[in-house]
Amino acid sequence: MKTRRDFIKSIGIAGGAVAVAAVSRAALAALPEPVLQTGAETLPPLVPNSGHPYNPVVTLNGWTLPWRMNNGIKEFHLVAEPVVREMAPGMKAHLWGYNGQSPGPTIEVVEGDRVRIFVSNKLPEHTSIHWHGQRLPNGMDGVSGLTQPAIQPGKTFVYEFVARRPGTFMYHPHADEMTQMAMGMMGFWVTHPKARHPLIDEVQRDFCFLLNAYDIDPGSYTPKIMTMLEFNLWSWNSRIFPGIDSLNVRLNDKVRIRIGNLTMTNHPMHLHGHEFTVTGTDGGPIPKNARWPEVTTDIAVGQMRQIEFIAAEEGDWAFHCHKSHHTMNAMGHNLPTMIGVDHRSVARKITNLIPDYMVMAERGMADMTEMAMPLPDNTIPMMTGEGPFGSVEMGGMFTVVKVRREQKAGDYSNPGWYQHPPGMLAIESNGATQEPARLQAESGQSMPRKEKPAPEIELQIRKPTGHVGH
Ligand SMILES: [Cu+2]
Repeated sequence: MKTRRDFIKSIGIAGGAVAVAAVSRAALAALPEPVLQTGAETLPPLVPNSGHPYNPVVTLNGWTLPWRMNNGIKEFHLVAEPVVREMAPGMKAHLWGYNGQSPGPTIEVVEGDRVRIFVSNKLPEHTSIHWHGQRLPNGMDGVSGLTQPAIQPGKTFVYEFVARRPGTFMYHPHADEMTQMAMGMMGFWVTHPKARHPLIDEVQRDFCFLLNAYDIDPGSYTPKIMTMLEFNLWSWNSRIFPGIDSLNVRLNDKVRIRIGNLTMTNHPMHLHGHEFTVTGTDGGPIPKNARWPEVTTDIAVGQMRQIEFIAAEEGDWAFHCHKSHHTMNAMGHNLPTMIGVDHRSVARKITNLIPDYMVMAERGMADMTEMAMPLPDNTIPMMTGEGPFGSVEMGGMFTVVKVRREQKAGDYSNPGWYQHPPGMLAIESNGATQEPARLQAESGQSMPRKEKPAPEIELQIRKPTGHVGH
């Protein structure tokens, strides 16, 4: 297996004497050796050593695919294959992806680049790749059956086009999509502008990731591909909190985060402590007079958004999907809410019969973070993540943006937990508390009742079993 470092060394010497104008048999004969990456760590950016300089992106828990130049054409080689993805420490999934990982590596080019991508199929069924959002010849669009025959197992297809417009794109199969996207086949694509662009600001940090979701039963390894709604693992780049790396930036850096949604529902992405602007979509940069400040932006299915902000506030800032069920990890779904029910003696009896029996806590769900509860193999707790003050009680689509004065330019390493200045931290109050005065009147209503108010009624609400949706 060739490492990325080996490949980078070979860039420049691997280029060929093969003269090609369009896709040809000669091009196929000169297939670049595929580069593989099997770890789930965030690799440092791939700084270009030729051509127009740009500030490269960092793929969260991912990497950028090296290329080779061949007579002025950037050549990439993607290999579609089964992979093992560590979704978080303690949990592995058997997915499909590209070049050793799901998602596949990020492809990063410059506006105007002529790009040739070899796609080899090592899956047990046919596939194709669609280059989502790109301007390209129709025959390069990768819709199997419509614009090309499917790539059969063992075969390699070659796609070639000019990256005509700068922006944020992705790639994914357009063949048996339901299976192949449910199994994790997808990747990011970034095209940098070839010169200063009036609508694309220069930034110091440029991160990207895809939103994806899986339905993997606790204790098993392979996603259930028929699932349309009841996903139980909500991930970024096929990682779930606490397996998602933090986004580490320097105080006052301009930060861009590019996000694409390949799940089957929308995700309101929320950043703490800062306002951001949505500066672009998969359709391109947004005109400046059409932008407005946000702290949450919804990303619909199949959409991409790029957000930008000045990291002006030091600290460890939560960054997550605002759907609370998407910041949880795998759990059975048909569970009633048990708050207020004392089921300790029952639970003890059942645990004797079924060792993996889980009890929903009667005080709320926070007890679910305690590791004492027995879990099936290859399952991590529903809500977890140790922070400096205890459990973060999160899972799924959650991470932290770490803003630090001392972070060096271009340094993406984790600076550890934020050290709060004295007096700048919420603490327990020791003063005597007063009973709050409770309002008796019904003033403030536009139509107050004339008769005496009815006695207050308390409702016990519990979710019905077998509910659909989140
Ligand atoms: Cu979400």
